[in-house]
Amino acid sequence: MNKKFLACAFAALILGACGGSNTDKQAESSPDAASESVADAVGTSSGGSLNLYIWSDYVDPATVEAFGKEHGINVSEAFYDSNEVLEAKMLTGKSGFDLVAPSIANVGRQIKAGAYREIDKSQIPNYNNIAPDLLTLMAQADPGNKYAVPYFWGINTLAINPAQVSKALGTDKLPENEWDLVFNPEYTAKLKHCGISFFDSPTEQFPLVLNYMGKDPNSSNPADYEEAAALMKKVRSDVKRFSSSGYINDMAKGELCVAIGYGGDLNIAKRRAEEAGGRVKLEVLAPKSGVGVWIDSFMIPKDAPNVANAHKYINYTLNPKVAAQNGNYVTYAPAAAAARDLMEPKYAEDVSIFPSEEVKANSFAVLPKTAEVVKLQTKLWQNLKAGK
Ligand code: N2P
Repeated sequence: MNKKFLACAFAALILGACGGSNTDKQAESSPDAASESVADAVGTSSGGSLNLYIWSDYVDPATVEAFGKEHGINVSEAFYDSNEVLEAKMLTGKSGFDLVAPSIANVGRQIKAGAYREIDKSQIPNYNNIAPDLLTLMAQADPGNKYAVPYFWGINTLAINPAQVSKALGTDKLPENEWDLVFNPEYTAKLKHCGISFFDSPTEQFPLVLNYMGKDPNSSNPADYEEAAALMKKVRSDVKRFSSSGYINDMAKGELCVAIGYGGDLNIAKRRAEEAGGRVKLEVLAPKSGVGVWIDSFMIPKDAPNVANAHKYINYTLNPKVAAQNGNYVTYAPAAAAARDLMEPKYAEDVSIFPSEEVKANSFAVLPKTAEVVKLQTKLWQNLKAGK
């Protein structure tokens, strides 16, 4: 893995740096894609079943239903909310699943362990709709783009309940660096009464802390992780919960006032609060001091029972119209480049879904870690949660 190249390619995706963005190229790669109808992309009915194992809140139920109906395929879904949980299952094997979606930080390790089968691109006519930058990036974790097909990319950030936060802080003014809200004891001591939530995932949480400390968010120096854990230890007793999905409903119900989470999930919390009548109002922040960026890809487990249907599903979700509809629901940036223009403008222009230049400038990719770092992170994380 060439880390420097990967970091640069990520910059190209999120910054338009390292030789410019590929926006024009993307549009050229599928000029008619945006006007193609959903039915065109679906093909004929085929039957059988498909066992999806996917992140919670990561697909519009209408997408799954329409796919199942149009293909006559019986789709079952199971959910995970962290890369750690998915990786444990994939490395054990015999999961019975046909399709999963790990993040770029985990893809390479799982391919090397022999957990997946190669993708047959000839069964995915919509493959050409994928933003070329994403494929370039993924090739660093998956040489030749053989196993992983990008689905969405997004950010790790934080959301607040502004009314509760200003009451707890005694001012409407947020700290200049909004990450102080969750990592600086001066703030956490005040906010603990209305509820702070951290990721329940060392993979996602450590890079945020390292970046906050001014260190390399993808450091391979064990001492940096010890320091990051020490920083979190100082605020540990102010943290109400560790969660990688439960914060959605807790935020929407007003039971948490600050949550670190996946950007789309935080937007879903905001929408749920609005749908519940608007008593709770939430704001998803995209701190200028930086956010974590990832790409998730569809992958087919080695022993998947329904390989052809897995390819059909991947193809279906890469239709720009389907991707846009799905993107509106999950509030992440679709891998199908043309989908952004088809999304509802309020989402297509939302900086927590498509970060602004200012935010991108200090943001970083959540990259693969060495086995040594993964082991250390896990140990430090367990101790932190246990209050040790
Ligand atoms: C959806 C979380 C998906 C993004 N709940 C994590 N990479």
